[in-house]
Amino acid sequence: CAPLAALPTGAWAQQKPLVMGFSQVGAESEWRTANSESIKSAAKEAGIELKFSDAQQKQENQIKAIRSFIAQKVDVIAFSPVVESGWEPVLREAKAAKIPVILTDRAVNVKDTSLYVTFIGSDFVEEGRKAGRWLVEKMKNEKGEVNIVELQGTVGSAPAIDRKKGFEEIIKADPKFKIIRSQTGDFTRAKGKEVMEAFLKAEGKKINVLYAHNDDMAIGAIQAIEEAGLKPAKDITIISIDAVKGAFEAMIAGKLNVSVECSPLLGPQLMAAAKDVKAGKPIQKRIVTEEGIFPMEIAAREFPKRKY
Ligand code: GZL
Repeated sequence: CAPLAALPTGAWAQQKPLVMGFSQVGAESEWRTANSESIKSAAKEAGIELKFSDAQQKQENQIKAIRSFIAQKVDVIAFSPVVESGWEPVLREAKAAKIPVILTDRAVNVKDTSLYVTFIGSDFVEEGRKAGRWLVEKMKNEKGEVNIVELQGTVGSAPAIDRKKGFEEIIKADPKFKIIRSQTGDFTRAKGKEVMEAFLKAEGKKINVLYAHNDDMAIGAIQAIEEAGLKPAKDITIISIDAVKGAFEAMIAGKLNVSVECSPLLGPQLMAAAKDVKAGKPIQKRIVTEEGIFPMEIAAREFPKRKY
């Protein structure tokens, strides 16, 4: 074996940087842009070599990216699954290749939870409950029916499924709350506007409330509401989720009533988890991000403090 003097020691023998393959959902919303920024800057900060791929909201692109990371023998794979189902085959391939997988932002629906090491992200059901509780409180003196239209997120995605579930769990306590229309706007402004235009054409002034699963769809819907000659946040109460900059701007302009926070700033937690996994340290199966709720009344005061 080599003489002791030849063995790598001291600062010059740098650890080979950890290599992470990350498959991102896409670039569909302000939230997603902030999330990608957080991941890229946290990787740089952590000295982790990041191979980043944008799936343009298509599951087949994420599966392709994960297969490519396996072929490149990365140290760890992380991704935000665009939808909950259909992941077992590729996750089994990662497991067979002995590459740990970390879920961020959205969860997967798998029987064998050993297929991923940990899931770092928000509790979307609780976000839906927060939206429901805010509406129940706001409408507590309302005697008549409260007709709600709902812009759902991407069909089959964890946030869309769970935000609907949490909201309905709360409003079902009072029969005055009725969801009269519910359709996906795929988390984008453009689709949110298009679907809200259809809701307004079908239901018009019967609509009392819009519940949007993210701020981007709410902002698109606000444009449709104004083009229909109605006042957003006054003629139609608007509740949304994410609390991105655009939501604060809409609340300050008096066009959005409330936004439930869903933090995209998952990068630092992800990089710390990746390092722990590689070091063989024990790690929690579920890491939940703490979040608040921002009604328009406090938006101007809170806006300067916002980090995304
Ligand atoms: C939530 C995230 C959702 C955001 C949307 O964690 O997956 O996807 O709420 C984004 O803005 O498109």
